[in-house]
Amino acid sequence: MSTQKQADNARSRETKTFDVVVVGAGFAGLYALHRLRGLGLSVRAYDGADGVGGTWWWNRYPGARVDFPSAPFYGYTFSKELLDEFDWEERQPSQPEVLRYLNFVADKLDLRSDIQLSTWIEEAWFDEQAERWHVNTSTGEHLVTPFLLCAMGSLSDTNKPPIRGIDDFAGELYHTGRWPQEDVDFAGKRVGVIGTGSSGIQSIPVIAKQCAHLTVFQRTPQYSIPAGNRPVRPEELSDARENWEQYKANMAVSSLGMPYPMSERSALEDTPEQRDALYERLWQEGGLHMLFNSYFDLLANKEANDTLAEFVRGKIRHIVKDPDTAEKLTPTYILGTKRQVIDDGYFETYNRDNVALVDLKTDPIDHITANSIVTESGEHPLDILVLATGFDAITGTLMRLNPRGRGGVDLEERWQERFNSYLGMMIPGFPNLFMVHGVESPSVLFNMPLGGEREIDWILECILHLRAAGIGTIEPAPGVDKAWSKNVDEAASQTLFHGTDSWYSGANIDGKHRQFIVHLGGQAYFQHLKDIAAGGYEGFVFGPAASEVLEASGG
Ligand code: NA7
Repeated sequence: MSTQKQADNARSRETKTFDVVVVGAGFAGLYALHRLRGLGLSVRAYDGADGVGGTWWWNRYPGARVDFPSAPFYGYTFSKELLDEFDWEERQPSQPEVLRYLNFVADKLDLRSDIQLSTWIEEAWFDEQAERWHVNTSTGEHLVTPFLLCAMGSLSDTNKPPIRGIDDFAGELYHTGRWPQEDVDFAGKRVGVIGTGSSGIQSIPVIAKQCAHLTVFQRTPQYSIPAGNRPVRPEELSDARENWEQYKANMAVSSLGMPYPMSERSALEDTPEQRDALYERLWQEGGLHMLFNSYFDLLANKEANDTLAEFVRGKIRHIVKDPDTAEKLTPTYILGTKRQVIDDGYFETYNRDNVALVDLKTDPIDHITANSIVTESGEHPLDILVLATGFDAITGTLMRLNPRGRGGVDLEERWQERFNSYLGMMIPGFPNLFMVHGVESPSVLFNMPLGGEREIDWILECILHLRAAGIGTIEPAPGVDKAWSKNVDEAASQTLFHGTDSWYSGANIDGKHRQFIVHLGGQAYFQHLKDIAAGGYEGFVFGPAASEVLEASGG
């Protein structure tokens, strides 16, 4: 819709004005709301879901759990009270547990009165003269605000694969990222799951135990590691509470925002026997320590990486009894360069009589009918089809909103050639629009609740700075986005991530730019953010306050 049409549409709506509009009521949105209110700003958060929780509201598929980090460190760090008053139950908290935590936070901080649920942001455009964002909601409101804070999550825009006939499927069709609120009854059903990323691998063992027959359609096998999930021990919680300052200090220096010191040892410094002994211990213990805390160079040095990759391949061959199935499940890409997955009995599931694996690399899907998936080798009858096919990650949600910035240019046009940002926080031509976990920020490769807090702290400081200095707008200066993308590329090129097709590089979505969109700088990134603010926001341009603009133009 053009900016003019949007403005006409807005006139027929009830208008509300705020100092800041927050989009999203997940981890980041709740924190932003809390902090902004604390500064005395008028603010309202909007979310399309019927409850708070964001990603954790939608991703309620069977087996959904936190992968990284383990409880109680997957949570807010800004409030000791929140840590003290919430008793995490499981080491890798389940989706219901995380949702319970976020509801506890919303109540504890009394946030609900400023959150509007079941409300989608449908349009957003920037009025250059008034220096205001205009926002139309699905509930018929028209919001006007100088600052738009987009906290919509990195993994929200679901990927429905463009498979011929998918809309003809007449059975039950679910996407893991939009799982229904009510329980899905798998009993006695023939179920198909497409996708073996984190969502597929978490849900497959649970579904297999409930259904009559499960067929897994796998495009890329994964190096999944046991989650080692178990109840959180009371002494672990009390240790975290008593030594909270130390854990926070650890998080402040860890490149991934983790509460534990990272290993400083190279995998190549140890003998094969020493390595295998360490890997075996960590495999038994479970969790992502195996990749992130064993040796420092697993994601930087292929030879080091091969040692762990071969160890995991050996485990798969050992666990899966049928050699042909084991072979199909054995990955060959560079371990860790797709999102690392942890599981609860994933490979063991293929030893069940009611589970079959279809390797789409050798037996691709031809089309989907009303009651089956037809691959090259034959037909697989299904009552339920689960799409565990991931997301248009990181860029998809904002792109779907497609805001219009300066000159009426929309985001689709702005990002026609590549996804560009400055610091992963702002987009050229989109003044006063801030992203949390945005494109070219560390987002999914850093402790996300912690990274969100840090980014929001930066945004708040920036807004306060603008208000104190009587500045109307802030936006990236011409050209800084290119230098920033170079910086993102350079950080990635020091790792092994570049060699693999993944959603970090847009490879999972047909037609998406092939560009590495996650900043791998970790702590250095957050230090850089701080330095930019301390140095007077180098790389940004400021615009005068709207009143001055209007005076100068005789308005
Ligand atoms: P992912 O990690 O993107 O996994 C999606 C899976 O679906 C993956 O195995 C894909 O294969 C597969 N896929 C995607 N499109 C197709 C088509 N067209 N045909 C067959 N298979 C397909 O998403 P998840 O939801 O599992 O995980 C996302 C994050 O959410 C995760 O990291 C957690 O942090 C939570 P591919 O590997 O692309 O060959």
